Amino acid sequence: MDHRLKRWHSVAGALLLLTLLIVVVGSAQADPYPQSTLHPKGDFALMVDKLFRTTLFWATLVFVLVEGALVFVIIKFRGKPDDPEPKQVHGNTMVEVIWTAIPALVLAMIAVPTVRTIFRTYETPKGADVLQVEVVGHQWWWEFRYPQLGLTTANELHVPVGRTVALKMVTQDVLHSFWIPQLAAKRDVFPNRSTTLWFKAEEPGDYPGQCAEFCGLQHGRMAFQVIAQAPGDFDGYVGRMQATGGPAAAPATPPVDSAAAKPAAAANALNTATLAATVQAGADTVAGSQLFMMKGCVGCHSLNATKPMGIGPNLAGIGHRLYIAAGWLENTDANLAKWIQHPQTVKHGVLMPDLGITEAEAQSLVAYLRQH
Ligand code: HEC
Ligand SMILES: [Cu+2]
Repeated sequence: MDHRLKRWHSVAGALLLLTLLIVVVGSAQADPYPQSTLHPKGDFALMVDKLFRTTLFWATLVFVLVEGALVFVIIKFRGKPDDPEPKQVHGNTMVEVIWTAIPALVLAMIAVPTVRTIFRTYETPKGADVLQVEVVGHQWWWEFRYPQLGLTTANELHVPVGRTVALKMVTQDVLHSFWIPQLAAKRDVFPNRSTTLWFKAEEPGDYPGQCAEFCGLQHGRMAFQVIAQAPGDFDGYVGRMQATGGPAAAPATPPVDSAAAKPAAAANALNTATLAATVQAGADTVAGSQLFMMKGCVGCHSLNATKPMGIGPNLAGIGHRLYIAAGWLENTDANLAKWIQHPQTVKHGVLMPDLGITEAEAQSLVAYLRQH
C-alpha cells in the first residue's frame, strides 16, 4: 500500500476513536450534570434546544458533504510521480453560482427559525393564569417575590408545573445574570432597569440555577433552586408560607411549642428520658427565638414570608429548604450551625457578619429555625 495512504488511515482511525470517546464520555456523564442546557425540562428551554438541534443538523450535513467531497477529491486526484502538468483553468460561473446559492439557502433556513425564536423569548406572557414573580439579585443571593400571593422568599423558587411563570428582574447592587439551564435561557439583571424572562416547567423536579454574570468574590456561590411542583403541592407550599404571616410566627411572640407540650402531658415515669429530651428541644427553640432577637438576626432577616425585609434573605420556610447560603450548601443541622457561627469562613465576604455565636447558641438557633 502507498506509504501516504497508510499514514492517512492511521490519522482517520485516531480521529474516529476520539469521536467515539467523546460520545461515550458525554453520554455517561449526562446525569451528574443537571446544570446542563442539553436536558431541557421547560417549554422555553425546549424551544431553544430545538433551534440548537436544527442548526446542528444543517451544520453537520454541510460539514459531512463538504469534507467528504474534499477528502474524496484529495485521494482520487492526488498527484502520482509521472503525472503530466494538469490543465490550467480559471473560474467557473456555474460552480460559483451554485456555491453561493446553497450557503445562502442554508443560512436562510437557519435565520428564519432563529429570529422567530429570539422574538418569542422576549414576549411577555399575559393572562390571569400567569404566575408573576419578581426576582431581585443581591450580592450573593436571590430574592423571589410573588406579588399575586403576597409572599417573599429567597434562593428557592417554587413554581407549579404546567403554568407559565413570568419573571420581572432587577438587582439591588451590581450586574447579575439569572440562569436556569434546564428551564430557560440566561438573562442579565441590571440595577435601575428591569428585564423579563418566562418559562413553564413541564415536569416536577428540582432544577438548579446559577448567577451567570461575574458579580464579585462569591459569584460562584450565588446559586438557587427552582422547585417545580404538581399544582396541589404548590398550593400546599403557598398555604404554609402564608401561614408564617400569622400571629404565631411573628418574631415578637416566641411560639408555644405544642410539639413539646403534647408528649410532655402524656409522659409517665417510664419515659422520663424522652420527656427530658423533648423539654430540652422545647427549651432550645425558646432560647433560639430569644437569641434570634438578641443577636440581631431579626435586624436583617424576617421569618414572615408576607413581610419582606431588605438586607438578608427572608427565612420563612428555612427549615425545609434544600440548601442554605444561596443554593449550594446542603441544609443539614451541622451546616446550618456552622453557617450561623462562621458565615465569613463558609462564604467569605457575605453581608452576614460573624456575630460571636457559641456552639450551644448555634444549636438553639438551628432548633428554632428548623420550625420555620
Ligand atoms: C447584617 C445583616 C445580617 C445579620 C445580622 C444576620 N444575617 Fe443571616 N444573612 C445575611 C445575608 C446578607 C445573608 C445571605 C448571604 C449569602 O448567601 O450571600 C444571610 C444568610 C443567612 C442564612 C441562609 C439563608 C439562605 O436561604 O441561604 C441563614 C440561615 C441566616 N442568614 C441566619 C442568620 C442568623 C441565625 C443570624 C443571627 C445569629 C443572622 N443570620 C444574622 C445577613 C445577616
Ligand atoms: Cu454573579
